[in-house]
Formats: sequence, structure tokens, C-alpha cells
Amino acid sequence: MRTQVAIIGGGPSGLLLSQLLHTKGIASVVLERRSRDYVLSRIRAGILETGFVNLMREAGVAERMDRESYVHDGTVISYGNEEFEIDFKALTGTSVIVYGQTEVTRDLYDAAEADEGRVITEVSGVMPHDLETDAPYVTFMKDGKVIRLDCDYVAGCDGFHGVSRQQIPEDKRREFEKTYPFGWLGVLSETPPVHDELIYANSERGFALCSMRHANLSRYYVQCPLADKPEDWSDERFWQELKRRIPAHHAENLVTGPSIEKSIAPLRSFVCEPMRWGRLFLCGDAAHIVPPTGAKGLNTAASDVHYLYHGLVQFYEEKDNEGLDRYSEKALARIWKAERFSWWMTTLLHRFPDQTDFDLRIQRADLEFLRSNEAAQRVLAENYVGLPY
Ligand code: FAS
Ligand code: PHB
Repeated sequence: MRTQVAIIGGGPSGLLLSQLLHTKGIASVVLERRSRDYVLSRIRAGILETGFVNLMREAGVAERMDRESYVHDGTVISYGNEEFEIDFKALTGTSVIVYGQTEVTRDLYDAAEADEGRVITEVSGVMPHDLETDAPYVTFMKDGKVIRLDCDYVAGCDGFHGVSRQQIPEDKRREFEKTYPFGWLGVLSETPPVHDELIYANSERGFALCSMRHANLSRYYVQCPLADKPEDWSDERFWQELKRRIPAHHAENLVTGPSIEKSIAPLRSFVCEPMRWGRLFLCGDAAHIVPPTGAKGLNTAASDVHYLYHGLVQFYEEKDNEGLDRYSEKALARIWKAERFSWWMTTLLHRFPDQTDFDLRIQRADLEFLRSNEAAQRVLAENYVGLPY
């Protein structure tokens, strides 16, 4: 087999890159180890920046998103029974949209299916080779057969636990990591959202987030100990805890119901430098992870895709390597700003086991300054709606 760009990983990064390349007549093959249904079953991000929306439109897959998504002009931040709104639209002139990662990935899989063979799922043993030559290739197993895929470039879009990042020699890559002493227990329920905007809640019992997917599908999270397992949390226990962490008048309006998905995600900040090794380019979670508090995970994967896509187009159309040569530098510049914002939102809104009384006073002062100062609110809003690509 031969293609121009071999893409390892059929999550949102790999699929979006492949779809964009396809619009320019650049051939790619996506190798995904799971089934389409398994990939779609993972409940993850919910908030898309304008940059992501524009990429989906450029890729020609935005029709359902434009029809079904919700525009959010702001968000609520609460602490105890206090709350205030950050008005993204008034402060930055732009908004975000609510459209689940599951739906983004579904739209991209549907588009790829029209292009027979561009996405190969349920593969195993994917391994890139000869990345430091001008003739790289990838081998993989499918239906018991070993297949060789020759290519010009390899995009490592295989997430945090993939094979791509490991191809950069240990003595040539630098990894930066911060782990957090808690996780997020997430619940999906076929109930109406408690509020028409998201609520990020700091409470003495820990963080909570009230989000949504549509008028009858809500997504809620509570900060929980890392040792917890989803089975430790009955629906009843979850709803009671959520009500204790959000302002009373929202708790009174909360419509509860059976969870249709319940999972716990650990929180970490992680960056791998560089994001390129010879003919391999890392993209998305393969290169970086953020705590989901700033809704930056999926949205930072999108800016990687933007830089890599334009670098590849510049190479194939103009035989100019400039975009590819500067990919890692440009992607990392935006990634580190998203890392900072995600870390800051996490420290602002969560309770840490080792927090002293002084720390708690500083956290409250941060919240009260944010509540009262337009410049502080603009900084949060500019980061939340998405910094420029
Ligand atoms: P992904 O991990 O989504 O996709 C990588 C793909 O590569 C997977 O389909 C995997 O099966 C495949 N793969 C891995 N190894 C392979 C191999 N060796 N061969 C072939 N295929 C391989 N972000 C937010 O903004 N908000 C959230 O609330 C949020 N919640 C999250 C919860 C969890 C549990 C996780 C893990 C992440 C969450 N994220 C969230 C971040 C998430 O949305 C990621 O940013 C997003 O999935 C990034 O997409 P990809 O880079 O495509 O990586
Ligand atoms: C979600 O809806 O899943 C979501 C929204 C905002 C976040 C994290 C997750 O910051």
C-alpha cells in the first residue's frame, strides 16, 4: 500500500487532519486500533472554540454541527452560594459552541466512509519505520495479515497512550508533566440542563461542573478522590453531592435522572517537546494533555491540526518545507498558553488536599477579583474562547 500521509489514530485529531487533506486532494490513510463504535462511545469534550468550528467548515463536515450545536455567549462561575457570569461575547466579541466530541467524531467518520479505505479500523501492531529517512513507512496487522503502508509523512494522532511519541528517542525528547491529586467523575443523563450556560463551581466540598449536550442531555462532573471508582458512586450519591456543590437556587432546579454514562478521568498537564521527529509529526493528545477545566483538550488538538495541515499543503502545492519545519515551534507556542490557562482554571476552582487556610483565602481573593474586575474577566474570556492560531 502507498499513501502520502499515514495517520496513526482515528480520534478527532486524525480524522480531522485526514478530512482536511482530502479536500486538497492529498491522500491519507488513517489507522485506528478500535472500532468506530468504540471510538464514538468515549464521552469526552463538549465545548468547541471558533477555530475548531472554522476547521470543521473548511473540512466540509460542519452542516450538522451548524444545525444542532448551541452557541454559548458566556459561562457562570460560582463559589459557595455566590455566582457571577463571564460574558465572552461582550468581552471578546466571540462565543463558543456546545457540540460533543462524540458528534464531531461521528461527522468525521461519516465523511470518511464516502472515501473507501481512507480509515482502516480495528488494526493492531501499528509501527512507524525509517522516520529519519525520506521513505518512511508504517506496518500494521489487519485480519491476521501484516501490511506495509509506504508514505511521505506520518502523523502521530494516537493519543496519550499511543506508539508515536515513543518513536522520538528518549534522549531527544523532553516531557513536562504535572499530575493533580484528584479526578473528575463524569455523568451523562437524559435530563434538561440545570442552566442555559455552563456552571463552573468551586465549593468547600470540591469542584463541580454543570454542562450539557442538548436540551435533553446533560453532562455533569464532580471532583473526586483518585482512588474512587465509578461503581463507588450510585446515581443518588452523585446527584446529592452535585446539589451540595452548586448554588442553592440551581440545586433546587436540578432535574435528576438515571446516568447513561459514568466514568472517572484523572487530571494531568503534559507536554512533549519536540512534536516532530524526521518525517513524524505528533498531533493532539499524542503530544499534550490538559486538565479539562479550561475545555482546551480537543481545542488544542485542533490548532495542531491547523498548523500541520497548512504545512503539508505548503509542501505538496509549493514544495516549500517552511510550514513543516516550523510546525513544532508554532504548535508548542499555542499549546503552552493552553496549558497555563487549564492549570490556572484548575487551581482556581478545585480544592487541593494540602491547601492551607492562607491558600483558601488567596483562592477566594482570586475569585472575588475575577468577579469585580473587567480586565481579569477579559483575560479568562480571551483564553476560554480560544487564542488566535
Ligand atoms: P484521542 O485519544 O481522542 O484519539 C486517539 C486515537 O488513537 C484513539 O481512537 C485510539 O484508539 C487510537 N490509538 C491509540 N493508540 C493506537 C495505536 N497504537 N494504533 C492505532 N490507533 C491507536 N477535552 C475537553 O476539552 N473536555 C473534556 O471534558 C475532556 N474530557 C476527557 C476525558 C477523558 C477520559 C480523556 C482521555 C480526555 C478528555 N478530553 C477532554 C480531552 C480529549 O477530548 C482529547 O483532547 C481529544 O480526545 C484529543 O483527540 P486526539 O488527539 O484525537 O486523541
Ligand atoms: C463537557 O461538556 O464535557 C465539558 C465542558 C467544559 C469543560 C470540560 C468538559 O471545561
